Amino acid sequence: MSQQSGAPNSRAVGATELSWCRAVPGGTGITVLALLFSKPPDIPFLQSALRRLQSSHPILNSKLRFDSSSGSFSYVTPQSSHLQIRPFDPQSTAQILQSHSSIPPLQLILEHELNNNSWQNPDPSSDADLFLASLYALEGSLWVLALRIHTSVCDRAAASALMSELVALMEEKEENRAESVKENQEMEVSLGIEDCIPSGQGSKPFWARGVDMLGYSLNSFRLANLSFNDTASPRQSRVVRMRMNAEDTGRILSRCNSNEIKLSAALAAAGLISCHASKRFPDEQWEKYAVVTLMDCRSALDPVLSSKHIGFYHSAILHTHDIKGGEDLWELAKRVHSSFVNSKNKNKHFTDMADLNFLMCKAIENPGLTPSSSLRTSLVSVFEDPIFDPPNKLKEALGFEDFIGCASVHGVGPSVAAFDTIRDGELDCAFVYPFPLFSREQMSDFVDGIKGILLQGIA
Ligand SMILES: *[C@@H]1O[C@H](CO)[C@@H](O)[C@H](O)[C@H]1NC(C)=O
Ligand SMILES: *[C@@H]1O[C@H](CO)[C@@H](O)[C@H](O)[C@H]1NC(C)=O
Ligand SMILES: CC(=O)N[C@H]1CO[C@H](CO)[C@@H](O)[C@@H]1O
Repeated sequence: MSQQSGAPNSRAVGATELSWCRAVPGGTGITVLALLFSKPPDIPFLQSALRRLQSSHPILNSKLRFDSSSGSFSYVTPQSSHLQIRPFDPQSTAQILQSHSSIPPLQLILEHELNNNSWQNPDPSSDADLFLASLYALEGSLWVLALRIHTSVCDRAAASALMSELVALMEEKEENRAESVKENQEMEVSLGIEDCIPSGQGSKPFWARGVDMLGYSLNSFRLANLSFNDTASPRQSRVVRMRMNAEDTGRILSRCNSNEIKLSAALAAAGLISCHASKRFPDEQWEKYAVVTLMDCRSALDPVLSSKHIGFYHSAILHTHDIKGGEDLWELAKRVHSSFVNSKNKNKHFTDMADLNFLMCKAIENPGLTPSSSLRTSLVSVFEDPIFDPPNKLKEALGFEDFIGCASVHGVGPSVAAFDTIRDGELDCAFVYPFPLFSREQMSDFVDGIKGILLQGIA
């Protein structure tokens, strides 16, 4: 693609990106990174750091263009970044939050941002920014920097890479280092995931496609779910945070190792057990639940992309499990792990990508295809591998206290999505769920259940 100087580049969105462009207006796929500071942040510095990140990752500097005649979307990428951090003073923050609840401020801001949907009504007359930044001043000398990004350009791996680069820039400034941090750079907006599937791995015989589609869509009527609280009211995303100390986390990880499974399988298994138990059946009762495991495909693509390459390069594998109650955590986790691995060995993350995108869009167009029009497609979604956050060296110097990263799910999606990180050896997991389809009390109980089951599993 030749480029005239100064003229923005553009490319049409790929198929997976398009399904996110369709999902985001309904409320699924708003990625938020929220950082808590206890010292006043240097706004001009942060703003130039964010602009620098946009320059080194042009997809984050892109705008989303909607063509209403064809219903298509494209990324239009200007040459330079004009990102502005929007500041909120303590009065306006207090007005926004209007909450005297026991929820910590970082989490309240995170929830507020997950529910501010700038992409709700795609507007053909103006291109939409895909990366927004706000700084909220709170009572009691606290500040929250919130980065809000359209998920089609930033999956979880990308959000984590972005976070590390921002922290590296803050460290560089703090240490007054002359040489600059080597950022991972993309020269231009790269291709969507479909265009990077190694040849031969994405094809699927026509008949198999039909059979699998039928399987997926019939299944979704039979799938059990966490009992709904309110199916009628408009939805938003809310978060329950689960944290575990380093000792317990270490024991869980070593049990995962000795069982040759990943943490994601243990989390999903604990979710299945906790959900089934929440129904309090008098006797054994079989129920079929769906789990979605999201895998980062970067290392399997052609060309291979670095784990820090910004964009959306995850694929989903949907698997179902029959639960009757009384399952052993590790036995179930092994079942969950092996059904995921079997699908992965059959390349289902590539062959079924189009089918799952298609079904997601079908559900968005016809919510009635899902139980009580809930738009739930699985009980729980997990990421194959957790994120390992680097140690935070900026607490003393910058008052950088804490952060949470996750994405909204109140449009089409799972009943609960787990965003897990291991930070200083401690498991820190944000569970995002649609409210009031599920109430906060219900979800806190459900997550307490998950934690209890994991702790029992290492007792
Ligand atoms: C939501 O975000 C937009 C920017 O996209 C901002 O203009 C608006 O003030 C925000 N709304 C609230 C209620 O924070
Ligand atoms: C919905 O949630 C509220 C608050 O937890 C609870 O009082 C109420 O009983 C729930 N309703 C249903 C139908 O589950
Ligand atoms: C298949 C199934 O069990 N669906 C249930 C999901 O939850 C709603 C409300 O709790 C039930 O009405 C559905 O039957």
